[in-house]
Amino acid sequence: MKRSVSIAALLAALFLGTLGFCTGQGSDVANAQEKPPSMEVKVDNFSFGPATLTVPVGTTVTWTNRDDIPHTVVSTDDSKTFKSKVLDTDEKFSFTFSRAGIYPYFCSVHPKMTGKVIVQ
Ligand SMILES: [Cu+2]
Repeated sequence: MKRSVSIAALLAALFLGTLGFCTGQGSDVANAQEKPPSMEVKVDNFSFGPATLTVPVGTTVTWTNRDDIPHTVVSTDDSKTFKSKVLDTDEKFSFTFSRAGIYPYFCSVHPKMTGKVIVQ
């Protein structure tokens, strides 16, 4: 009788331990999902910095115009994925990349200004 009680206690401890392990893993995943990745690109001195940015799928990229001249951020891929308005100094434009691919872009005011976002 005494033995079967201690086996039950052991099984209960094992069960709770397993449960705790699973719960711990679950909360790690939840924490990762609470913070969507984001990256910044600075627009300054007639250039995008960094000119090439590599990000995971789902990343929101925000361009900020730090120049004292207006610029735009316009994708040059076939589907014209994103297109900002003309950004004055300190204005921002954000786009969330939900598909993998290479997204070249340029400033439509100064077409020599180019950059690209690689989403993987
Ligand atoms: Cu420009």
